[in-house]
Amino acid sequence: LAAVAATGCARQSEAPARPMNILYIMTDDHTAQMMSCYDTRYASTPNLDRIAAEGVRFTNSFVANSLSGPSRACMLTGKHSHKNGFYVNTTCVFDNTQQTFPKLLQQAGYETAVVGKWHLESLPTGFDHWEIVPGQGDYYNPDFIRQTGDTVRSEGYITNLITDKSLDWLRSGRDPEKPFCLLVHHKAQHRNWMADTCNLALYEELDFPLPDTFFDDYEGRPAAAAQEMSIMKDMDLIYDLKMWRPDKRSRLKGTYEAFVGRMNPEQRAAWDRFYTPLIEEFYRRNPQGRELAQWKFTRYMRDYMKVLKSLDDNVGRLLDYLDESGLAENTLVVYTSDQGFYMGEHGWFDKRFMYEESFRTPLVMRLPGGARGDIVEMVQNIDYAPTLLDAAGVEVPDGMDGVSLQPLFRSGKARGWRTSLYYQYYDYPAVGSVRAHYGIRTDRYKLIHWFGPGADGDPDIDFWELYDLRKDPCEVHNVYEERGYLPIRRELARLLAEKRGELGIR
Ligand code: SGN
Ligand code: CA
Repeated sequence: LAAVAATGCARQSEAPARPMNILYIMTDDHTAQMMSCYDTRYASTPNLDRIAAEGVRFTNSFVANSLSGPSRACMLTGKHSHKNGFYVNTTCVFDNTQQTFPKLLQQAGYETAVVGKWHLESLPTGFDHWEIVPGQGDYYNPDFIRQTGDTVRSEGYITNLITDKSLDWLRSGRDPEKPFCLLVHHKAQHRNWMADTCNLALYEELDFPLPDTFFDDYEGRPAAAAQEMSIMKDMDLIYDLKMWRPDKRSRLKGTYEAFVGRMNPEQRAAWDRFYTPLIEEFYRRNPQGRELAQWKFTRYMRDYMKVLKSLDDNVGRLLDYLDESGLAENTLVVYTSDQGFYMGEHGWFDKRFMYEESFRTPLVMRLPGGARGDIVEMVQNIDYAPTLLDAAGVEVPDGMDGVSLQPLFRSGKARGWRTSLYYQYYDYPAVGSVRAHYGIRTDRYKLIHWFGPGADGDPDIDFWELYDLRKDPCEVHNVYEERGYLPIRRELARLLAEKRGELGIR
């Protein structure tokens, strides 16, 4: 299965003649189901796929904590949340005095930069250049915080703007004598999926069948039953699905009005031209029940794909620039997301759960040296920092939980590679109402422990789930109490305790 050609590896055994540049592109909430080199059912992403076709595709890539800020902290530090201190989006502030891979690259003579979503509450450190959006950022005419401390509104669509600013820095902002590491952090594909006006009309002819688990009854899975990220119950008709009308009310109507309120008259006119007939038709037909489920799902999928079209085009612009400038041959290109996402599986949107769709994240890399093919070993976003340091020929410091992925580039496999992954999610109570949990995943099984006090009158929870991913890839049968699985359950519990011990958790 591992089909990585032995044509070379990213790092030569002796120091490279010219240190390799790094272009790291990360999106928000982009999931492998919506990337055509992983899944051909829905989206077409030719530029993202190009990275995989000219490089490697990780088929078992995961995060350590499926949420934006925590993922970013894991990625920068190479450490799990309990060590980097950024557990949750809501109350944490990233300690920006701690060690990160951009700081180490900078010390080794790299020029470092980050453009786009940051979401760590403190300002970036370890970067020669940065320009970030406050919080989640806005799709239209977003504000950017500059290094001078000013917050300045930029006219245009966010995915284009983040790319423009990245290209400006590559072309004329950096010191061309130094190797560079540029992190391009997109807001796309984050909720509420507002497409660029030029892409609004796309995909309107496409229909999508509801996923098999769309009407999941969550039997044997109390935390899955208690979430508030259901397309049917929680997806907002106005905010998420844009069915705004003056006489209609919804929980997030005001937020939607603030977002469209940012548009200039031209953008607003194009927006209204597209949505007005859809809104009229929707309230005239007033679908209910299964018809409403199908309607919501279809609109969600189409909007997500329109936003993705901008993303893919803009990644293409960056790749083209590397080609035209001659930088391509000595630049490592990484594409990933801060986590995966539900596209209607279990009836959901959003992430957070240790279930496959949100535990996984897309990961493809194009390596100078030409490694190609699929890498099947389990990797995690705590591995990015050591990998990028290793690629730059910089020593990986002690204390990182992740490991360099370099040994996998030779054959797609490595002797003694990890056989299990640790995951922990803490953000409860919070939007989405997903209970805190931790767990372990091997190539075949997954053991999850739900724990912690309830909120707003919800009971405390202390509950276990076990999945046999080979027999039950959709994770709808919790076999924790099944006799036949007792030996496996014991073995996984032992592994999990061992892992927590190694990581210094309680
Ligand atoms: C916002 C979203 C949520 C999302 C979180 C975290 N609501 O609160 O749907 O789960 O961000 O997302 S919204 O009304 O602001 O769209 S994360 O990717 O930043 O972790
Ligand atoms: Ca995210």
